[in-house]
Amino acid sequence: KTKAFIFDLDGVIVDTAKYHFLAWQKLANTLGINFTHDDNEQLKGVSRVRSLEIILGLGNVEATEEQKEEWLTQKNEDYLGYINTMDDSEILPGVMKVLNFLKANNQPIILGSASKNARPILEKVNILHLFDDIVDGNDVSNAKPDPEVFLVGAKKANQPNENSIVFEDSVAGIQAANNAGMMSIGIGEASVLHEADIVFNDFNQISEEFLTELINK
Ligand code: G16
Ligand code: MG
Repeated sequence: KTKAFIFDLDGVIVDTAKYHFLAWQKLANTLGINFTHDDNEQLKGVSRVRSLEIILGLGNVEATEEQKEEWLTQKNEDYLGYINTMDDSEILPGVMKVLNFLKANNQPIILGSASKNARPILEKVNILHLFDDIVDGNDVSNAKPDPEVFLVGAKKANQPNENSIVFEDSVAGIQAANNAGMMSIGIGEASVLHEADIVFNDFNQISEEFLTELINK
């Protein structure tokens, strides 16, 4: 049988959250805003524009649209500087095993990410070729928890939503998968991702038997 397997990028395939954090923190510093690791949690799965609004909100900073554009460009340039240093050693534990198993079983593998930098990141870590389709921040206008990114992904795989399985590390992403009527698999802490259908600490916890069951369901 065939299902659609849809993967989030940041926090699921690679840990780019640490680079987003460094780049946002640099911007926050120049604006005199205190921005901590805890604050960064709120930005996971959230669009770039919305992330800036959250940070400005933390410091009660108001700015013109023009000024915001400038800050967004600056942040992204700094972020790309970090991305440029990435290689396949940054792929998260167990990811390759799962991707290769799904490929060997002829299952569609789709990326469903809020990031506009998804393609260059997949290229840097050498796995762009494993994806049948990419749906990213350049393709959709509604941010997670809106289901748009995953709905487009399932359509690209020619699979109905109920035959689609989403791997997500963020609360907003799990909600997006649930809103799409798809199976949601949380990667991370069960206490945080309690809205997911099932949660694993990482991909090493996902067995081939489990994946086979999903394929044949
Ligand atoms: C990711 C991150 C977010 C980031 C967003 C946009 O989403 O989790 O923190 O703000 O992409 O990224 P960019 O600035 O590269 O367009 P996901 O959906 O891959 O987890
Ligand atoms: Mg994510």
